[in-house]
Amino acid sequence: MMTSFYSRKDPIRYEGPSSSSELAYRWYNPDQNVMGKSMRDHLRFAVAYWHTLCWPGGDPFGGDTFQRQWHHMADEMAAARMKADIMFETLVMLDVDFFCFHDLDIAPEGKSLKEFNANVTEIAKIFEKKMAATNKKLLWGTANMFSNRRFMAGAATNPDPDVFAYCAAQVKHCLDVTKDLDGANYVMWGGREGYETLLNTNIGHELEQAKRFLSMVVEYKHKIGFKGPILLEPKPQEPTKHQYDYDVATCYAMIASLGLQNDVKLNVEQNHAILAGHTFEHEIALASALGVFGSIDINRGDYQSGWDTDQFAMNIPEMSLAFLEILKAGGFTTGGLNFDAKIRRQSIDPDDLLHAHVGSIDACARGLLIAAKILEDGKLGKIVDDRYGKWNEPKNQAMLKGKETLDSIAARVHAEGLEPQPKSGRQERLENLINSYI
Ligand code: XUL
Ligand code: CO
Repeated sequence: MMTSFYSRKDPIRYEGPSSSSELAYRWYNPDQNVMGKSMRDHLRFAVAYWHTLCWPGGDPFGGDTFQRQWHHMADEMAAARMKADIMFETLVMLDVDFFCFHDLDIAPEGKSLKEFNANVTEIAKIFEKKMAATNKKLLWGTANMFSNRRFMAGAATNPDPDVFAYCAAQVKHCLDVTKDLDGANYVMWGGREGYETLLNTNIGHELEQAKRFLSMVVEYKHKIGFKGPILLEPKPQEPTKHQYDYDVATCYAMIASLGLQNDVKLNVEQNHAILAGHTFEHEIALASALGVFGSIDINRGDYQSGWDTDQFAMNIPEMSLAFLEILKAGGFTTGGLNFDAKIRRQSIDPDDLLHAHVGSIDACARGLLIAAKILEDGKLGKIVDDRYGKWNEPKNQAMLKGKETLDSIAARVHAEGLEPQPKSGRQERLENLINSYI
């Protein structure tokens, strides 16, 4: 394994909370057992190709601050091979098992879709060898159908059926490659699946296109025997003014309308939840309650800016509440924690990438440990169970299970002279309880 990009040669290891090293795990101890599972298996971290290797540090007012060598090479395939080397160096350095990519992250577009497909395949072959040599895995692949100007009016929801057809061809190839690499999931984030102005938009038509596209992806997944779920990634806006995959509830409506709950799950992202006006834990809990919790894009939004700032998640109390919902959801099966996060544009040193990942990995580990403590202690769970306890009584189960009707219940209410007795929701006591674990 070539090691050249970062200043250190040795992989970062667990050294415990008292370590004096800046690049050591203090809390993420991969082999430590937490509620019957190793931390490594709980967390299933993935490095994101796009933010880690493709983003040059630009913002709307200025360009490349990072000056990475591969952004300035004339031979685009040589640059792609260099990025592949550095991705695997990064995974080994961080002791992270998974990575995620868009087709366009890993290989240049070339002059035609045919050339693009061939470039993607060529880099995927390199991945295959590197994955075998380093024991690294693909958490998910996805197609970038938002950067090229052909997608400016939408990908599968474009008014032009030629774009819809082009997207079908692009996803087919990306799904083939993801399957060849044994990807655990396939993601669809609809960056351009929305509209800028209703004045030129037929929402009903575009939703029909989106549904047909999703159905075809699921049909094709079965045809080639791709085992993992298709994951939709909710986001309310940015880049489009309004996106059809707005939040968990909106995505679920589309999935359920097609009856695809077994094949399509959700990739919930912290920053997208914030943009939708929800908390991260709300989106996880709702996805779980609806049976479509799949995976997480772990990052942090900015509570003031209203942009998808994709910062590395570092806030331990917030993380604890998110992990509480992840653990209550039963944890990950095919999913994991993809760092859909980028270092700030002034963090120009290669090692800044290591510090960002290490800090966020440790924050996740602490969130997991705190959430496990909350669950194992059982106090919070008992309070919630008690709150719903009366539903266990036979007469109340009968109402829930469809054995009563509106008029039969009304008759009982009048016969018993029923008068509900309000009880405290105890919010502040519960907040104090949570703080006692942090
Ligand atoms: C954009 C975003 C994407 C998806 C993959 O906000 O989150 O990077 O995760 O397309
Ligand atoms: Co994302």
